[in-house]
Amino acid sequence: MISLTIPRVALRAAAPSRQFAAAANGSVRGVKTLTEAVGEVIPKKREELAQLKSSSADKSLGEVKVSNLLGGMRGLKIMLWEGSVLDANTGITFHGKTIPDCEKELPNAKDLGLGGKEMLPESMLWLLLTGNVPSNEEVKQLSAELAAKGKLPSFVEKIIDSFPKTLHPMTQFAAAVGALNHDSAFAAAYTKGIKKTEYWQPTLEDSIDLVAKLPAIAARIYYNVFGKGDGQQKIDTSKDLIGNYAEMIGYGGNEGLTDYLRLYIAIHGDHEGGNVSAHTAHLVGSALSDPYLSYSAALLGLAGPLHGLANQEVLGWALGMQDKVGPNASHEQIKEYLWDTLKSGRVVPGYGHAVLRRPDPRFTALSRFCDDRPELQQSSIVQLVKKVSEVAPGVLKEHGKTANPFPNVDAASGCVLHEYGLSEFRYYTVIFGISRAIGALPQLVMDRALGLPIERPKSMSIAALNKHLGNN
Ligand code: FAM
Repeated sequence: MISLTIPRVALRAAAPSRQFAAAANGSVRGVKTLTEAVGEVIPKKREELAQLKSSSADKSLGEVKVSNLLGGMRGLKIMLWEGSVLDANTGITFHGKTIPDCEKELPNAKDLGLGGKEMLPESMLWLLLTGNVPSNEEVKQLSAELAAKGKLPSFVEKIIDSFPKTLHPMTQFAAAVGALNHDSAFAAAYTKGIKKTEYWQPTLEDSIDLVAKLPAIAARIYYNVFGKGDGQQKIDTSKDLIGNYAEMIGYGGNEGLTDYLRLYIAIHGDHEGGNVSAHTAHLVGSALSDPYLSYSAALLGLAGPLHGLANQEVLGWALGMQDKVGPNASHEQIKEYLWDTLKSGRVVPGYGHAVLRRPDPRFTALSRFCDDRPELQQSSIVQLVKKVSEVAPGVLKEHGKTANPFPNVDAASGCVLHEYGLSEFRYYTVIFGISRAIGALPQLVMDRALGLPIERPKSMSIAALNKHLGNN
């Protein structure tokens, strides 16, 4: 029989304290807040973990080979991650739900009468944090809570304003997010000596606050670097997170772009735990750094060209092709351009993946969006994305290096933004950065709720490896 080792007091402590629950803004009578919903699921998660520890702690999850150590830890199962699982062939599922399931089940812009019809990132955040689909009322209330918490302290605005326009927007983003730690509820509670079983509460409070403020930070950066939007924090509590964001960057009247941003931000949120940004948030958070510090570090990882920066790279690459061969590239011309890229020793951006071995379902979702919108069907850049996706897999297979020759999400994401007029591609990864918080922060809350320890894997030198293996 399995014995539960979690003390009762720890299970009880999962219910949010009265003071904390009351802190959730704008709660409507009878409609659950996200904080209450998270408090309800934590006791079960703690029980599941306790059972796993007591029944299976010594079981093996596979062997560690030298190739794993030398190959970026590919394939090693070394991290707990609750929100999503990535299957090499079928792609991402969020608490077991595929992207099409989420498109069907999660409250969307139409359900909330917002204009547009795509799922809301707020709905995805709720699903990732609780494992449950929220009601329309719950999402509406969450949107209002995020709007109420969305304004930046003036010192953060000033920090952003002081950056040179030439500083990459992602560096500005990470710095501004890190600075928000000035007001971290977790850091303050830790200093006062909060109990370990209660860590998750101020972690969640900070996480909701951070998700709420990311659009205003991103909009301020857009204004400062590109002079678009008016730099004002126009946050309306009757709008959703992305409705407010679109308004702040000067695209409030553009329903197509606003709806695209909802879909983009919902589906880029989580891609299990091993990717650089998610893993970084988890690793830094394991030192009990607060959510602002942890997510700031994650953004710096997202800024790398092999990860989040790829969406900016794809657009530059596709526009380069258009410049070279004109707007209506033939399959033959695309093939030639692909080979030129590969022969010059560069990667084809938007193709390949460390885990996926089939086309990325996120690419499929963005392609579906393009097919649904008449204004995108005629776009030469959107048509080019489609044609490249027909030609590139064959070329990459023939090239013979890439384990996955199919498009990933970035193959389409930036080109659609460009078509809608958001053409500053140095900014694109910032939008990805608004999104990734929706996946990385829920796990940080769960890390604290489950009391996971500081991460500390073992490293080895070449000499130590040779000695261990008996090589001379
Ligand atoms: N074009 C050309 N060569 C590629 C390639 C591509 N798109 N994808 C992989 N390769 C090469 C890779 O560079 C490696 O070559 P070397 O042996 O000379 O080092 C070889 O194929 C084997 O790599 P792999 O096992 O297929 O891929 P990895 O797991 O090492 O890397 C990626 C995965 C995503 C970094 C890689 O496919 C890549 O560089 N893709 C282009 C950049 C990109 O689109 N990144 C976005 C990924 C994404 F979904 C995200 O994070 N947003």
